[in-house]
Amino acid sequence: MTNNSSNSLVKLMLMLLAFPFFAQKMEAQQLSLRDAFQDKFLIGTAINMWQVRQGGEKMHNLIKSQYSAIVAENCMKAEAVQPIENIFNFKDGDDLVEFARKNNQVVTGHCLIWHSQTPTWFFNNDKGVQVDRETMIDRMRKHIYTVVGHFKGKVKGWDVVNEAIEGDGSLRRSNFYNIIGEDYIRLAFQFAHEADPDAELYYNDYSMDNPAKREAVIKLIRDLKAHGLRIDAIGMQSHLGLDSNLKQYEQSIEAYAKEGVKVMATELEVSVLPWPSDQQTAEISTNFAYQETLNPFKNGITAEMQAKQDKFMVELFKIYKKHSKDITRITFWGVSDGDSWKNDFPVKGRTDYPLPFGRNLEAKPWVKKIID
Ligand code: 9MR
Repeated sequence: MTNNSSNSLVKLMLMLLAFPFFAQKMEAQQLSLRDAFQDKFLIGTAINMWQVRQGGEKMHNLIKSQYSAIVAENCMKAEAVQPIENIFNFKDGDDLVEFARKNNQVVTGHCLIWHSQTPTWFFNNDKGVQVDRETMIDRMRKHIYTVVGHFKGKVKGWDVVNEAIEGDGSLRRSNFYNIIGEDYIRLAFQFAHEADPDAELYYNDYSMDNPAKREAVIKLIRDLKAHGLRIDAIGMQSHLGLDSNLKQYEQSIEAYAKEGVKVMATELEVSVLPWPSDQQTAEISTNFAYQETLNPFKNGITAEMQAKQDKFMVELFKIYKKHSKDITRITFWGVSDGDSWKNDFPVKGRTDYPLPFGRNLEAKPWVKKIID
Protein backbone atom coordinates (compact mmCIF):
# COMPACT_ATOMS: atom_id res chain seq x y z
CA MET A 1 0.00 0.00 0.00
CA THR A 2 1.35 3.45 -0.93
CA ASN A 3 1.75 6.21 1.67
CA ASN A 4 -1.07 8.14 0.07
CA SER A 5 -3.60 5.37 0.16
CA SER A 6 -2.82 4.43 3.77
CA ASN A 7 -3.30 8.10 4.73
CA SER A 8 -6.71 8.11 3.05
CA LEU A 9 -7.66 4.93 4.84
CA VAL A 10 -6.74 6.40 8.22
CA LYS A 11 -8.75 9.52 7.40
CA LEU A 12 -11.76 7.45 6.41
CA MET A 13 -11.54 5.39 9.59
CA LEU A 14 -11.31 8.54 11.71
CA MET A 15 -14.33 10.01 9.96
CA LEU A 16 -16.33 6.83 10.53
CA LEU A 17 -15.37 6.82 14.21
CA ALA A 18 -16.28 10.49 14.64
CA PHE A 19 -19.59 10.24 12.75
CA PRO A 20 -21.83 9.28 15.70
CA PHE A 21 -20.37 12.15 17.73
CA PHE A 22 -21.04 14.73 15.01
CA ALA A 23 -24.43 13.27 14.18
CA GLN A 24 -25.44 13.59 17.83
CA LYS A 25 -24.09 17.11 17.98
CA MET A 26 -25.93 18.07 14.81
CA GLU A 27 -29.16 16.63 16.15
CA ALA A 28 -28.75 18.48 19.44
CA GLN A 29 -28.13 21.68 17.51
CA GLN A 30 -31.11 21.14 15.26
CA LEU A 31 -33.37 20.36 18.18
CA SER A 32 -34.01 23.97 19.10
CA LEU A 33 -37.49 25.42 19.35
CA ARG A 34 -35.95 28.86 19.48
CA ASP A 35 -34.28 28.52 16.09
CA ALA A 36 -37.14 26.67 14.47
CA PHE A 37 -39.66 29.42 15.18
CA GLN A 38 -37.44 32.49 14.98
CA ASP A 39 -39.16 33.81 11.86
CA LYS A 40 -42.64 33.06 13.15
CA PHE A 41 -43.03 34.03 16.81
CA LEU A 42 -41.15 34.14 20.10
CA ILE A 43 -41.08 30.84 21.91
CA GLY A 44 -40.92 31.11 25.66
CA THR A 45 -40.94 29.42 29.02
CA ALA A 46 -41.98 30.41 32.54
CA ILE A 47 -39.17 30.13 35.05
CA ASN A 48 -38.92 30.19 38.82
CA MET A 49 -36.11 31.48 41.02
CA TRP A 50 -34.76 28.02 41.80
CA GLN A 51 -34.20 27.54 38.09
CA VAL A 52 -32.51 30.93 37.79
CA ARG A 53 -30.19 30.45 40.79
CA GLN A 54 -29.75 26.70 41.26
CA GLY A 55 -31.02 25.20 38.04
CA GLY A 56 -27.54 24.06 37.03
CA GLU A 57 -25.69 24.08 33.74
CA LYS A 58 -27.80 21.52 31.95
CA MET A 59 -31.04 23.34 32.71
CA HIS A 60 -29.54 26.74 31.94
CA ASN A 61 -28.21 25.51 28.59
CA LEU A 62 -31.60 24.11 27.76
CA ILE A 63 -33.43 27.34 28.64
CA LYS A 64 -30.92 29.34 26.67
CA SER A 65 -30.84 27.18 23.58
CA GLN A 66 -34.56 26.42 23.35
CA TYR A 67 -36.29 29.69 24.24
CA SER A 68 -36.29 33.25 22.97
CA ALA A 69 -38.64 34.54 25.68
CA ILE A 70 -38.93 34.27 29.46
CA VAL A 71 -41.75 35.02 31.87
CA ALA A 72 -41.56 34.97 35.66
CA GLU A 73 -43.71 32.15 37.01
CA ASN A 74 -44.24 33.99 40.31
CA CYS A 75 -41.65 36.61 41.23
CA MET A 76 -43.27 39.66 39.62
CA LYS A 77 -46.73 39.08 41.10
CA ALA A 78 -48.08 41.57 43.65
CA GLU A 79 -47.45 39.37 46.71
CA ALA A 80 -43.80 39.00 45.64
CA VAL A 81 -42.99 42.58 44.64
CA GLN A 82 -45.06 44.47 47.25
CA PRO A 83 -45.67 42.06 50.14
CA ILE A 84 -46.19 44.96 52.54
CA GLU A 85 -47.59 48.33 51.56
CA ASN A 86 -44.83 50.53 50.10
CA ILE A 87 -42.14 47.86 50.67
CA PHE A 88 -41.06 46.79 47.21
CA ASN A 89 -38.85 43.81 46.56
CA PHE A 90 -37.30 43.59 43.11
CA LYS A 91 -34.34 41.32 43.86
CA ASP A 92 -35.84 38.19 42.27
CA GLY A 93 -37.28 40.06 39.31
CA ASP A 94 -33.97 41.81 38.69
CA ASP A 95 -32.07 38.50 38.78
CA LEU A 96 -34.55 36.97 36.36
CA VAL A 97 -34.25 39.93 33.98
CA GLU A 98 -30.45 39.69 34.13
CA PHE A 99 -30.62 35.94 33.43
CA ALA A 100 -32.75 36.64 30.35
CA ARG A 101 -30.50 39.49 29.22
CA LYS A 102 -27.47 37.21 29.27
CA ASN A 103 -29.37 34.69 27.17
CA ASN A 104 -30.62 37.33 24.79
CA GLN A 105 -34.26 36.61 25.69
CA VAL A 106 -37.32 38.84 25.71
CA VAL A 107 -38.98 39.24 29.13
CA THR A 108 -42.73 39.48 29.73
CA GLY A 109 -44.00 41.01 32.96
CA HIS A 110 -46.55 38.79 34.73
CA CYS A 111 -48.80 40.12 36.16
CA LEU A 112 -50.00 43.47 37.50
CA ILE A 113 -53.63 43.03 38.56
CA TRP A 114 -54.95 39.59 39.50
CA HIS A 115 -57.47 38.39 42.10
CA SER A 116 -54.97 35.78 43.29
CA GLN A 117 -51.49 36.25 44.80
CA THR A 118 -52.33 39.81 45.80
CA PRO A 119 -51.65 40.46 49.49
CA THR A 120 -54.68 41.25 51.67
CA TRP A 121 -53.25 44.62 52.75
CA PHE A 122 -54.07 45.77 49.22
CA PHE A 123 -57.79 45.68 49.93
CA ASN A 124 -58.02 46.52 53.64
CA ASN A 125 -57.09 49.31 56.00
CA ASP A 126 -55.02 48.67 59.14
CA LYS A 127 -58.19 47.68 61.04
CA GLY A 128 -58.91 44.99 58.48
CA VAL A 129 -61.84 46.91 56.98
CA GLN A 130 -62.16 47.07 53.20
CA VAL A 131 -60.86 50.36 51.75
CA ASP A 132 -62.94 52.74 49.63
CA ARG A 133 -62.75 53.19 45.86
CA GLU A 134 -60.38 56.18 45.93
CA THR A 135 -57.88 54.45 48.23
CA MET A 136 -58.01 51.33 46.10
CA ILE A 137 -57.38 53.32 42.92
CA ASP A 138 -54.43 55.08 44.60
CA ARG A 139 -52.96 51.74 45.66
CA MET A 140 -53.41 50.29 42.23
CA ARG A 141 -51.80 53.35 40.60
CA LYS A 142 -48.86 53.26 43.00
CA HIS A 143 -48.33 49.53 42.51
CA ILE A 144 -48.46 49.72 38.72
CA TYR A 145 -46.36 52.89 38.46
CA THR A 146 -43.65 51.47 40.73
CA VAL A 147 -43.48 47.98 39.25
CA VAL A 148 -43.77 48.98 35.58
CA GLY A 149 -41.47 51.95 36.21
CA HIS A 150 -38.85 49.70 37.79
CA PHE A 151 -38.72 47.32 34.85
CA LYS A 152 -39.07 50.03 32.21
CA GLY A 153 -37.01 49.20 29.15
CA LYS A 154 -36.29 45.68 30.46
CA VAL A 155 -39.70 44.13 30.00
CA LYS A 156 -41.27 44.08 26.55
CA GLY A 157 -44.87 43.94 27.73
CA TRP A 158 -47.14 43.31 30.72
CA ASP A 159 -50.03 41.05 31.53
CA VAL A 160 -51.87 44.07 32.88
CA VAL A 161 -55.04 42.33 34.02
CA ASN A 162 -55.18 38.59 34.56
CA GLU A 163 -58.30 36.39 34.71
CA ALA A 164 -60.97 39.09 35.10
CA ILE A 165 -63.68 37.19 33.22
CA GLU A 166 -65.75 34.21 34.40
CA GLY A 167 -66.73 31.23 32.28
CA ASP A 168 -70.19 32.71 31.61
CA GLY A 169 -68.65 35.91 30.26
CA SER A 170 -69.48 38.06 33.30
CA LEU A 171 -66.80 40.06 35.08
CA ARG A 172 -65.29 38.23 38.05
CA ARG A 173 -66.47 39.68 41.37
CA SER A 174 -62.90 40.13 42.58
CA ASN A 175 -61.90 42.63 45.26
CA PHE A 176 -60.77 44.97 42.49
CA TYR A 177 -64.20 44.79 40.88
CA ASN A 178 -66.12 45.00 44.16
CA ILE A 179 -64.23 48.00 45.49
CA ILE A 180 -63.57 50.02 42.33
CA GLY A 181 -66.23 48.85 39.90
CA GLU A 182 -65.81 47.60 36.35
CA ASP A 183 -63.62 50.53 35.32
CA TYR A 184 -60.73 49.04 37.33
CA ILE A 185 -59.68 47.29 34.12
CA ARG A 186 -59.52 50.54 32.16
CA LEU A 187 -57.67 52.22 35.01
CA ALA A 188 -55.09 49.41 35.14
CA PHE A 189 -54.38 49.72 31.42
CA GLN A 190 -54.22 53.51 31.70
CA PHE A 191 -51.74 53.40 34.63
CA ALA A 192 -49.53 50.80 32.93
CA HIS A 193 -49.31 52.92 29.80
CA GLU A 194 -48.55 56.07 31.80
CA ALA A 195 -45.77 54.23 33.63
CA ASP A 196 -44.10 52.96 30.45
CA PRO A 197 -45.49 54.29 27.17
CA ASP A 198 -43.25 51.88 25.23
CA ALA A 199 -44.40 48.70 26.94
CA GLU A 200 -46.87 46.42 25.23
CA LEU A 201 -50.02 45.76 27.22
CA TYR A 202 -51.91 42.48 27.37
CA TYR A 203 -55.11 41.00 28.75
CA ASN A 204 -54.45 37.41 29.89
CA ASP A 205 -56.92 34.63 30.77
CA TYR A 206 -57.57 30.86 30.75
CA SER A 207 -60.33 28.82 29.01
CA MET A 208 -60.18 31.22 26.09
CA ASP A 209 -61.68 28.62 23.78
CA ASN A 210 -64.97 29.04 25.65
CA PRO A 211 -67.30 31.05 23.34
CA ALA A 212 -68.87 33.05 26.19
CA LYS A 213 -65.45 34.11 27.39
CA ARG A 214 -64.33 34.84 23.84
CA GLU A 215 -67.25 37.25 23.39
CA ALA A 216 -66.52 38.94 26.70
CA VAL A 217 -62.85 39.39 25.77
CA ILE A 218 -63.86 40.92 22.44
CA LYS A 219 -66.14 43.32 24.34
CA LEU A 220 -63.24 44.19 26.61
CA ILE A 221 -60.87 44.90 23.69
CA ARG A 222 -63.51 47.17 22.11
CA ASP A 223 -64.18 48.93 25.38
CA LEU A 224 -60.48 49.65 25.98
CA LYS A 225 -60.05 50.91 22.43
CA ALA A 226 -63.22 53.00 22.63
CA HIS A 227 -61.70 54.72 25.67
CA GLY A 228 -58.50 55.43 23.74
CA LEU A 229 -56.49 52.91 25.75
CA ARG A 230 -53.65 50.76 24.49
CA ILE A 231 -54.03 47.01 24.20
CA ASP A 232 -51.51 45.12 22.09
CA ALA A 233 -52.34 41.49 22.51
CA ILE A 234 -54.55 38.88 24.10
CA GLY A 235 -52.84 36.20 26.12
CA MET A 236 -54.57 32.84 25.80
CA GLN A 237 -53.10 31.01 28.77
CA SER A 238 -53.70 27.61 27.13
CA HIS A 239 -53.72 25.25 30.09
CA LEU A 240 -54.91 22.49 27.80
CA GLY A 241 -55.74 18.80 28.08
CA LEU A 242 -55.93 16.16 25.37
CA ASP A 243 -59.68 16.66 25.10
CA SER A 244 -59.46 20.45 24.65
CA ASN A 245 -61.48 21.69 21.71
CA LEU A 246 -58.90 22.90 19.19
CA LYS A 247 -61.56 24.09 16.78
CA GLN A 248 -62.95 26.53 19.29
CA TYR A 249 -59.44 27.44 20.37
CA GLU A 250 -58.57 28.35 16.79
CA GLN A 251 -61.82 30.33 16.48
CA SER A 252 -60.70 32.45 19.42
CA ILE A 253 -57.32 33.16 17.79
CA GLU A 254 -59.17 34.27 14.66
CA ALA A 255 -61.70 36.35 16.59
CA TYR A 256 -59.09 38.26 18.61
CA ALA A 257 -56.92 38.87 15.55
CA LYS A 258 -59.97 40.28 13.80
CA GLU A 259 -60.19 42.91 16.54
CA GLY A 260 -56.78 44.19 15.48
CA VAL A 261 -54.74 42.82 18.38
CA LYS A 262 -52.00 40.19 18.39
CA VAL A 263 -52.52 36.80 20.00
CA MET A 264 -50.17 34.88 22.27
CA ALA A 265 -50.29 31.49 23.98
CA THR A 266 -48.93 32.54 27.36
CA GLU A 267 -49.07 29.52 29.69
CA LEU A 268 -49.17 26.54 27.40
CA GLU A 269 -49.07 22.98 28.65
CA VAL A 270 -51.02 19.86 27.74
CA SER A 271 -51.93 17.60 30.61
CA VAL A 272 -52.28 13.86 29.99
CA LEU A 273 -54.12 13.19 33.25
CA PRO A 274 -57.86 12.70 33.70
CA TRP A 275 -59.79 15.79 34.80
CA PRO A 276 -61.97 14.82 37.78
CA SER A 277 -65.14 16.67 36.69
CA ASP A 278 -66.77 17.75 33.43
CA GLN A 279 -65.74 21.40 33.71
CA GLN A 280 -62.03 22.03 33.06
CA THR A 281 -60.57 25.27 34.40
CA ALA A 282 -57.30 26.85 35.54
CA GLU A 283 -59.00 28.70 38.39
CA ILE A 284 -56.38 28.31 41.08
CA SER A 285 -58.83 27.53 43.93
CA THR A 286 -60.11 24.36 42.19
CA ASN A 287 -59.23 21.29 44.17
CA PHE A 288 -60.20 17.58 44.13
CA ALA A 289 -59.23 14.79 46.50
CA TYR A 290 -56.48 12.40 45.41
CA GLN A 291 -57.48 8.98 44.11
CA GLU A 292 -55.18 6.36 42.61
CA THR A 293 -57.33 6.19 39.46
CA LEU A 294 -56.64 9.89 38.85
CA ASN A 295 -52.89 9.26 38.78
CA PRO A 296 -52.43 6.58 36.11
CA PHE A 297 -48.85 7.38 35.02
CA LYS A 298 -47.04 7.71 38.30
CA ASN A 299 -44.44 5.18 37.16
CA GLY A 300 -44.10 6.55 33.64
CA ILE A 301 -46.24 7.58 30.72
CA THR A 302 -47.38 4.79 28.39
CA ALA A 303 -46.30 4.79 24.74
CA GLU A 304 -49.97 5.01 23.78
CA MET A 305 -50.55 8.16 25.83
CA GLN A 306 -47.30 9.72 24.63
CA ALA A 307 -48.42 9.13 21.05
CA LYS A 308 -51.72 10.89 21.81
CA GLN A 309 -49.89 13.91 23.18
CA ASP A 310 -47.54 13.93 20.18
CA LYS A 311 -50.52 14.01 17.82
CA PHE A 312 -52.23 16.76 19.80
CA MET A 313 -49.13 18.94 19.86
CA VAL A 314 -48.54 18.56 16.15
CA GLU A 315 -52.17 19.62 15.51
CA LEU A 316 -51.81 22.57 17.86
CA PHE A 317 -48.60 23.80 16.27
CA LYS A 318 -50.18 23.49 12.83
CA ILE A 319 -52.76 26.00 14.09
CA TYR A 320 -50.04 28.30 15.44
CA LYS A 321 -48.15 28.09 12.17
CA LYS A 322 -51.28 28.78 10.14
CA HIS A 323 -51.96 31.93 12.20
CA SER A 324 -48.37 32.96 12.73
CA LYS A 325 -48.91 36.40 11.21
CA ASP A 326 -51.23 37.17 14.14
CA ILE A 327 -49.27 35.32 16.81
CA THR A 328 -46.33 37.00 18.52
CA ARG A 329 -45.37 34.48 21.22
CA ILE A 330 -45.96 30.92 22.38
CA THR A 331 -44.85 30.42 25.97
CA PHE A 332 -44.86 27.11 27.84
CA TRP A 333 -45.75 27.26 31.54
CA GLY A 334 -42.60 25.70 32.96
CA VAL A 335 -39.41 24.08 31.76
CA SER A 336 -39.67 20.41 32.65
CA ASP A 337 -42.51 18.09 33.70
CA GLY A 338 -41.05 17.82 37.18
CA ASP A 339 -41.49 21.55 37.84
CA SER A 340 -44.99 21.88 36.43
CA TRP A 341 -47.80 23.21 38.64
CA LYS A 342 -49.98 20.53 36.99
CA ASN A 343 -48.49 17.86 39.27
CA ASP A 344 -50.53 19.49 42.04
CA PHE A 345 -53.48 20.91 40.14
CA PRO A 346 -56.36 20.26 40.41
CA VAL A 347 -55.35 17.21 42.46
CA LYS A 348 -52.32 17.30 44.72
CA GLY A 349 -49.51 14.78 44.32
CA ARG A 350 -50.01 13.45 40.79
CA THR A 351 -47.41 12.84 38.08
CA ASP A 352 -48.17 14.75 34.91
CA TYR A 353 -46.23 15.12 31.64
CA PRO A 354 -47.49 18.41 30.20
CA LEU A 355 -44.33 20.17 28.95
CA PRO A 356 -41.81 19.84 26.08
CA PHE A 357 -39.09 18.42 28.35
CA GLY A 358 -39.34 15.50 30.75
CA ARG A 359 -38.01 15.06 34.28
CA ASN A 360 -34.47 14.45 33.03
CA LEU A 361 -34.76 17.36 30.60
CA GLU A 362 -35.16 14.95 27.69
CA ALA A 363 -37.16 16.33 24.76
CA LYS A 364 -40.55 14.72 24.15
CA PRO A 365 -40.96 13.02 20.77
CA TRP A 366 -43.30 15.82 19.63
CA VAL A 367 -40.62 18.50 20.11
CA LYS A 368 -38.66 17.09 17.20
CA LYS A 369 -41.87 16.68 15.22
CA ILE A 370 -42.92 20.31 15.57
CA ILE A 371 -39.41 21.49 14.78
CA ASP A 372 -39.44 19.38 11.61
O1 9MR B 1 -47.41 28.36 38.23
C1 9MR B 1 -47.79 29.21 39.29
C2 9MR B 1 -47.66 28.48 40.60
O2 9MR B 1 -46.31 28.21 40.89
C3 9MR B 1 -48.29 29.28 41.71
O3 9MR B 1 -48.31 28.49 42.89
C4 9MR B 1 -49.69 29.67 41.33
C5 9MR B 1 -50.29 30.48 42.42
O4 9MR B 1 -51.45 31.13 42.10
O5 9MR B 1 -49.67 30.41 40.12
C6 9MR B 1 -49.22 29.67 39.06
O6 9MR B 1 -49.28 30.41 37.85
C7 9MR B 1 -50.58 30.83 37.43
C8 9MR B 1 -50.40 32.06 36.61
O7 9MR B 1 -49.71 33.03 37.33
C9 9MR B 1 -51.74 32.61 36.15
N1 9MR B 1 -52.51 31.62 35.45
C10 9MR B 1 -52.64 30.34 36.11
C11 9MR B 1 -51.26 29.81 36.51
C12 9MR B 1 -51.38 28.45 37.13
O8 9MR B 1 -52.08 28.56 38.33
